[in-house]
Parts: sequence; structure tokens; C-alpha cells
Amino acid sequence: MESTLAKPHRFEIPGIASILEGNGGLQKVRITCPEAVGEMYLHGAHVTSWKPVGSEPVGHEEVFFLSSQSRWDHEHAIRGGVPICFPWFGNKADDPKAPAHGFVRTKAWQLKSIAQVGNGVTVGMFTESDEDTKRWWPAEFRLDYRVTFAADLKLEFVVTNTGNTSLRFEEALHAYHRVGNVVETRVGGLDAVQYIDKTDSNLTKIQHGEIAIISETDRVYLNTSEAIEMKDPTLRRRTRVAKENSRTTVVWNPWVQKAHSLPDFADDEWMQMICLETSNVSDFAVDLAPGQTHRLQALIRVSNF
Ligand code: TA6
Repeated sequence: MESTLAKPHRFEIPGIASILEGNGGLQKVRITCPEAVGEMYLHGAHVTSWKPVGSEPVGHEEVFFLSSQSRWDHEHAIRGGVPICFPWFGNKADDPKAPAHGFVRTKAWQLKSIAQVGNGVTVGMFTESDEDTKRWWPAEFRLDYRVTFAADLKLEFVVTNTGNTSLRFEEALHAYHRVGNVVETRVGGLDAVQYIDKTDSNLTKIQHGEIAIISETDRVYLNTSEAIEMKDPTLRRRTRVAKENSRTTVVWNPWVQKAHSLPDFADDEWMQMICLETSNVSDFAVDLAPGQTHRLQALIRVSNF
């Protein structure tokens, strides 16, 4: 259920960008521009929808998976869309009580700007270190996130070290891509790349050819800056993810059992999604000196297949 805000928000652009109360009363930005429609929540600076305008069958089709069982509250991350993992990926190595994938996907970000850029719209949000973040991670930092909704979707995640000690962090744009049938999809662009298989005691293996999902898949592809391409014959859609300043790519599908174990995921939804995550994790965590800035970018393009 969604509703308009009591009074217009200063960043709204009539007919292009509206700020609404979305699911669970969480505020969201809805974008309607010549090249795309999309939605993004301030909770976690979370993109939940992008539909590029274009010819059938790809045009107007939702690109991201969003679970029917997702929770919509300030405590939990939204299940689907593009959660942001920072400053660690997965469980925190030295603190099992710390929130998985870090704390910014459940943080209330602030809206910084909404601007029309050509036939697209760029939404800017930011957040900073505070007493809450320092409970888990003593660093001083600022995060700026720019999302350009257009024929392509551009995600720019910028980390600034605002303290006077060096930072080391992991990061991931944990994108949930909607697919017709995950078993039919194939992911290319990682041939001969080494990966950590998190379903097999974190053994290191080599990818041979395209990735096919035939069981629970949880892999961290290492030392790769290559673009990847997913082919989905069921939706007749090709998805290309190009990236900048990213040295790892994570590929995830929970399959049957893990899907069943997730409280905010329906049992059969594993067939409809695959996560393709532009990231810097594991041995490719980022070191950032005081005053320095690091920018991670993913550019997503969909086309007919
Ligand atoms: O990106 C893959 C992964 O790290 C998996 O290990 C799986 O746990 C997934 O993320 C989802 O994590 P979440 O904390 O959102 O349930």
C-alpha cells in the first residue's frame, strides 16, 4: 500500500519524480521518465524496481526480483532489488553477532538530489558514520550513492574516508535479477576465472565456460573486472552488467533448501531469481587512506534475446 506524503517534498519533479510512503510506511522515490520507470527506498538506499522502456518482450518488463515475502520495516533488509552490502560481506569475521552484509542496507539514508539527465533521472542519497555504525565498526566515513534510471541503470557507490586512519572494507551491489526460470539461464563472462565455492567448504575452483544453475550456488569470482552477461531464454532477455573499480563478482541462487530456510522468501521463488553482485570482497577488500574516495560502479543493460 502506498500514499502521497502530507506535503510535497522539495526534491519532487512533477510527473517525473514523486516521493511516496511505500510498503510498511517506508519512504520511496518513484521515477517515471522517458526511458524508464523505477523505485528506490531511503531504507538502505534500496533500488526495488527498474523497467526500461523499450520494444517487447524486454520493454516495460521488471528487471529486478522482489520477494512476495519481503519484510518492510526499519529492522530488516528488503529481500530483492539491489541491497548494498558494506562494510563487510556475509558474516563479520570477528563478530558473529554483527548484522550479515553490514549495516547500511538497514540504515535510513538521506535524499540528497533528484535530477533529470537527458531522458533519464539521477537520484542521489547519502549516509555517514554515527553512534550506531560505530557500535559495529569504529570508522569515520561518508557514503554517496547515485542511481541513474534510464535505458541503462547506472549504480555509483562512493565511499569517502572522513577519518584520520586508513579504512579496509568489503562492498557489494547485491542485485537480485528476475528470471523466467533460473535453470534455463546461463551466465557468461567468467570463463577460466577462479572462484571460492561457499557451498563446498570455500574450496577454490576454476570456472569452465558459462555458469548454469543446477543446485545451490554461492560463488565469489576473484580478480575479475570483466562484464558479465546473463541469457534468459524464458523471458527472451539478455542482461549485461559492466562494472568499474570492482575486482570480484558474486553469483548466488539459494535453490530449494536454502530458499525454504529463509523467512522472507517464498519456497518456490528460487526459480525466479539470480543474484549477480558487483563487488570487492574477500582478498579484494578495499583499503582507503584518510581523505580518499573510492567509487564502485555497475552499469546494467537489458536487451532482447
Ligand atoms: O551473496 C550471496 C550471499 O552472501 C549468500 O551467502 C546468502 O547468504 C545471500 O548472500 C543472502 O544473504 P542475506 O543476509 O540477505 O540472507
